[in-house]
Amino acid sequence: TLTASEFSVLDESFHDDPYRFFAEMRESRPVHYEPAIDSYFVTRHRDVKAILTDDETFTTAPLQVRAEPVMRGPVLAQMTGAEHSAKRKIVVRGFAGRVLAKQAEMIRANARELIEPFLPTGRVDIVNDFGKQFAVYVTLDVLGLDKRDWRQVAQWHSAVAEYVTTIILPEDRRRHGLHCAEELERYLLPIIEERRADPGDDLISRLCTAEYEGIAMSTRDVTALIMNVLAAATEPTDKTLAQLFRHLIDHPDQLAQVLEDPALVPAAIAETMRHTPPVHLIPRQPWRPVEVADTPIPAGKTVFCMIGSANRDPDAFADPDTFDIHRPDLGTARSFTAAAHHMAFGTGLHQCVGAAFAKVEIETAAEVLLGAMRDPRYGEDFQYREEGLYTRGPVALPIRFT
Ligand code: 2IO
Repeated sequence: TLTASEFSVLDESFHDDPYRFFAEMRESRPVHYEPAIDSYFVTRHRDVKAILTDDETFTTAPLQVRAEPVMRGPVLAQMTGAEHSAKRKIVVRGFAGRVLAKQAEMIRANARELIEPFLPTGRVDIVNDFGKQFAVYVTLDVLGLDKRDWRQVAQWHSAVAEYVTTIILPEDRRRHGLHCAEELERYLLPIIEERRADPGDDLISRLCTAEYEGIAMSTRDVTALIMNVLAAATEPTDKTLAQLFRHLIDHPDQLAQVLEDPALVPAAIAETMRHTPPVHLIPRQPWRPVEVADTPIPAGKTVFCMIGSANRDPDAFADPDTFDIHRPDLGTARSFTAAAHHMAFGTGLHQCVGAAFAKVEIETAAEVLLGAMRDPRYGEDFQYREEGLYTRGPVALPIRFT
C-alpha cells in the first residue's frame, strides 16, 4: 500500500512506469495531492469526466502560465463563450470535409516519401527515423510552411513542448523555451503578413482571412492559433504511431486481423489511445472550492486529470490493462468524437479540435507502413522505454521487417 508520504508522481519509479500505480491510486487515493507543486491529481474515470464536462466550475486558467507565454497569445482551450465557439469553428473547418480529404492525400505522400529510404534496409525506428519527421512534415503542410525548414521548426517545437509539458521546469530550460518561442514567432510574422496579402488554401491563410464578429483576427491571435496547431499536431503523433506498432507487434493475432481487414485500423488506433494515450495530463482550475471524490480542493488550485489512469479504470472498461481492439466497451464509432468513452482527446467543451484529423493521419501512416513492411518485429536486444509525465511515449521503437 502506498501512503501519501512515501509516494509522489514526481518519483522516478512513477515516471518509469506510471501504469503500475494507477489501480492503487484509484482505489485508495483517487485524488492525490502533490505538495511540491501544490496541485491535485485525479485518477478515476468518472471524476475526470465530471471535471472536463463542468467548464462552469473548472476553468482552463493553468494554461495562462503553462502555455500562453510560449504560444505568444491565448490558445483555443483558454477561450470561452462566443469567442471560443467562433474561433473553434474556424479551426474545425480547416480539418473537415474536402479540406480533410486533400490533407489525407498530403499525409499519404509524406508517409511514402519518409519510409521509402528505409524499405531496402529492412529496419526503421518508428519514432526517430520516421515518426518525428512525419509529424512535423504533415503539420508544416497543413499550415502551408516550407518543409525545408523542418529541422529548425522541430527544434523550436521541442523547446516549446518542453515548456508546456514539464511539471517542474528548471530556469535555464524555461528561458530556452521562451527564446525558441520568440524565434518561432519571428519566423511566422512575415509569413502571416504574406498570407494576409495573398491567401492560399492553407490553414494560415484561413486564419488570416476568417472573420470574427465581422473583423479579421489580430496577428497575435493568428500567431497563437498557429503555435497551438503546431504543438498539438506535432507532439502526440510519433508517440501514438509508435504505440500502435508496439501493441500490434506485441499481439500478433490482432496484427494479423488488422492486416487481413483494414476496417479494423480505427479500432486499433482508438484502443491504442485508450490503453496508452499520448497526452496523460489535462490541467484545470476550480474557481470556487470543490470536492472531488470526497477530497476538498480549494479554489484556484491546479487539478490534473490523469487520462492514462481514467482510461484504465475498471469502472469504465472491463479488463482495462488488456489491449483488445475488439473490446465491446471501446465504442470505436464514437472514439474520435466528443462522445468518446476513452478520454485521450479530453472531453467536453474543449475536446480535441483535431481528433478527426488525427484519426486520418494515424490511419494513413499505419496503412502506408503496414502495406510496405512484411512481418514487423523488434530488433534484437531492444529495451523498451517510455518517457514523459504530461505527454508520454516511446523514446524509440526500432523494428525490423522483410
Ligand atoms: C497546446 C499537450 C501538445 C492542445 C496546448 C497548450 C493546449 C492543448 C493539449 C493538446 C496537446 C498538447 N492541450 N493540445 O493537451 O491544444
